[in-house]
Amino acid sequence: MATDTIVAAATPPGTGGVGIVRVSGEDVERIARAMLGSLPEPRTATYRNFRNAAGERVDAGLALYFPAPASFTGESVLELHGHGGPVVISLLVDALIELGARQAEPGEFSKRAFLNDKLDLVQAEAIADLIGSGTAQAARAALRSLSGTFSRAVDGLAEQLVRLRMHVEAAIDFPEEEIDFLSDAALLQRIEDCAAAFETLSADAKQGRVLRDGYQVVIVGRPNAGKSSLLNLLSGQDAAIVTEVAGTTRDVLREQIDVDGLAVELVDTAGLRNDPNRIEAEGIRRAREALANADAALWIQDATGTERGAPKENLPEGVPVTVVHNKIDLTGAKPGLVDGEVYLSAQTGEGIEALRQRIRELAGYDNQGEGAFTARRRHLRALRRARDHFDKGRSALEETRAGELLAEELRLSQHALGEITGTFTADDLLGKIFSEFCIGK
Ligand SMILES: Nc1nc2c(ncn2[C@@H]2O[C@H](COP(=O)(O)OP(=O)(O)OP(=O)(O)O)[C@@H](O)[C@H]2O)c(=O)[nH]1
Ligand SMILES: [Mg+2]
Repeated sequence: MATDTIVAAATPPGTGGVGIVRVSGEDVERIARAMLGSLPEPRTATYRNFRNAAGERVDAGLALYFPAPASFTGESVLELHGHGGPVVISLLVDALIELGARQAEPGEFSKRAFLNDKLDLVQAEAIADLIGSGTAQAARAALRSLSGTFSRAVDGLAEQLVRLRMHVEAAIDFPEEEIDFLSDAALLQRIEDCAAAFETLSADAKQGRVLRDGYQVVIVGRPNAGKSSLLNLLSGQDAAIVTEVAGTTRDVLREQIDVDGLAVELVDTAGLRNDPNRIEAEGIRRAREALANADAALWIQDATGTERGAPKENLPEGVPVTVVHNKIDLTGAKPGLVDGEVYLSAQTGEGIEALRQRIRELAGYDNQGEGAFTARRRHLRALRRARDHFDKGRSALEETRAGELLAEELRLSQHALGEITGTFTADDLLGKIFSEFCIGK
């Protein structure tokens, strides 16, 4: 593939001990000779002067030359390790542009690595996720995605689908024999195995998405139920104002907490009531908006039953709601988790571990998950589509007792899986994915 030569700073803007500039493309050899006087030994750190087109010294430092195809991008790559100041680095980039390179677009190095089969799409995305990870667990999981754990699971399932489809197609190809697919035990077993593999992969990917993006939990309830007290308790700081006046909170308040490695964003909201004043009404509107985007909601209820307001039934559909009975220090109820409902006191802290456990459950988060990898919404959507095709094919088989429809749905399912790793991916999707990377990646 003929490509032009791109250049970008690989280290972040600002000052540091070392600043790295990376060049990749067909012209790297010529540019390296011009800037360094001669081509350095491959993969050997060599101290050189870095000169611009006019022969003036711009900086001096280590040059590293990786001839194609043994490089990150699969093209010839030159890395220049100079001094880490924004002006020096931009002079160096300018000099390389003068010599024939062009400024790289965001994610362009990774995109070339993908196009040259150095990485699949999941791995390329994992680089961005590793760089952006917010907890140590997320970083470890991203590294696993980068090493191919997620890709291998996807490829493994795709292969199972192919074998199942071959089995079906081989049977279809002998029409003289009247075959009843539903009495083919080996075929039914393959279908079961695929269904189980979908189940496992979906659960792992869902956890991977939560590891990457965090989990958003909105606290709702009537005024004075103790929502803000709970936010303060969980976040370990006096973030929200707490008073005995009903209607204290009007704005939406967000706090990041770490639940055993799971990054949770807690959202405190205005108490829901039916006859609010104008400020509260706006607060309630914002509370509902926050709910609509949340992964889960906690409905805080005053266990003493004294708070007045809107009923829980008014909550929007689609967000799982956990009832939390607060103020058990006043009622004497036992702290803990009973039938999916939590009993606690936001004042004394009793029962808080039960709530943390409930949040982990809701998120499908398992801290023991040694094989955990990161995943994105995009992956979950593709997996969902693959699963839908598979299910559709399976019911078609049950209804028609013939294999044609199943074979076609299996093909579509496999195609959807291929979008995850990039085996089948439209150019505009690629453009979108890589444009979200930072420049120099
Ligand atoms: N005894 C007891 N009092 C509590 C508990 N949790 C909250 N309170 C009290 O209940 C009152 C209301 O608490 P907040 O945390 O402000 O309640 P809220 O749900 O945020 O109220 P609004 O923002 O007005 O909707 C305060 O006086 C708290 O001290 C608890 O577990 N036990
Ligand atoms: Mg409040």
